[in-house]
Amino acid sequence: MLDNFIFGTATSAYQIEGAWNEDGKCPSIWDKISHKEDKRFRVQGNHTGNIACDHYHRWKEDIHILKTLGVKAYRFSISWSRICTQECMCSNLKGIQFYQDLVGELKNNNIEPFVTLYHWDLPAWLDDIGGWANKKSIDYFKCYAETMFNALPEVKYWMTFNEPAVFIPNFWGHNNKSKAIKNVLLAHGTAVEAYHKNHDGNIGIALNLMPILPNEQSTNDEIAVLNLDKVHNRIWLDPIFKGELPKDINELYSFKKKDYLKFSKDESEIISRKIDFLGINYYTTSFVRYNKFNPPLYMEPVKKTIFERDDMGIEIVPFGLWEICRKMRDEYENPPIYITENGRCCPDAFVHDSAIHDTERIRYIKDHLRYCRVAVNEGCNLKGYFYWSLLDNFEWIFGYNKRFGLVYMFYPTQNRVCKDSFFYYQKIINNADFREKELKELR
Ligand code: PNW
Repeated sequence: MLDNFIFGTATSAYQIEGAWNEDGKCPSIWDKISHKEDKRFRVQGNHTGNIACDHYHRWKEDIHILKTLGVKAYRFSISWSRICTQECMCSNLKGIQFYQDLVGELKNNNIEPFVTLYHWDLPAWLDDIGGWANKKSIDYFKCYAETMFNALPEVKYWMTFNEPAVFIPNFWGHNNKSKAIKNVLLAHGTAVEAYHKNHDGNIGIALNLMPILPNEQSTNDEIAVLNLDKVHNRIWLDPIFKGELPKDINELYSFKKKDYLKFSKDESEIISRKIDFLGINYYTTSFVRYNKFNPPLYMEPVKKTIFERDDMGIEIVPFGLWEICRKMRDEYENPPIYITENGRCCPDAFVHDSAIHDTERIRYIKDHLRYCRVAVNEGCNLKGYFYWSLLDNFEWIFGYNKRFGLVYMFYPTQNRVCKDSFFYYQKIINNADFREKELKELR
């Protein structure tokens, strides 16, 4: 059961590395936000990623932990600011060396690296000239991507972006949103094209897709579903897989005429360069109902009390994982997919025997893996699952207050302590009989 399935775990650069100003690294927007030089967000508790999990210095120990866990793959991201330290300068050798060492050690341990190029930590110099709303970002991204493709030839799985749906609206005011969407899509397609031209391996993108379901089976609620599905999921899926935008997208986003999002024929071709796999970050499912007083989406979210919530308030809906895989099978020609993130935030605490009994996280993993199994059995091209995250880490605006890890971080000493969920996932991965027993029952 799930015998050739890839079990992995995921992290991202800013959330774990620390070493924010070492070896020539330039500041990223998250350095500026956490240092309060950039007021777009406030991080709880004045936490910063200056040290984080100190992974930049402790990466060998962390690979040893991955080895003990038994995962076949590890997803991490590269910090653009370590590589390209100013405009047109993608040549910081010490930064490149760090990732070469990391990849070398993973390969020595038979762990397949899955590498994300951009997980939200934009170099500050690029932000200063408008970030993704500036067309130049496309060429800068291409230059960075090619530098890394050449520097890391052993990497066979690349992702251009992590969750554009999350980072775009956060940074650029409404009238720049359509520009940012277009530039990110073009940057993605340009990198895919460059990779296929000179390299041999797989490249895709990680999207945070969310099944959208009607509160009840009615024609009206179905309108609400279609609208939210367009602005949340199809805004990325349709251009990438079909080279086209969802119908009425400009109206649904309330873009002004002068900011309309549209692609020329050449642009759609670039954006829809064939990807080798799709990464799906699955956390929750959205239920909506029709609301005639709420244009242009005519929708309102419905809170479902039947679902448990995690410590971030996220509704936990395991069957949605299968639902989103089914959507890819039925509406997008069943591309190879990986769940590149799925994880639960729990208020983990040390107890007297210094173990972390995170039974809720264990149940979460089990419930979601069962639906991975359903998806595979029902003919979805689902090839693997990455638990978010390996370590507790810097959870963006929540700082270190939110914990998703299989491994507990005791930050004052940087001690890493495996939680019960770590040993559970280890057993799922390495013991086929146990996996069989745990994951059966559903269809
Ligand atoms: C992910 N939702 O985003 C990010 O990729 C990670 O960096 C982050 O640490 C992790 O979530 C945990 O928060 C999310 O719809 C995107 O519920 C969407 C959702 C949740 C998380």
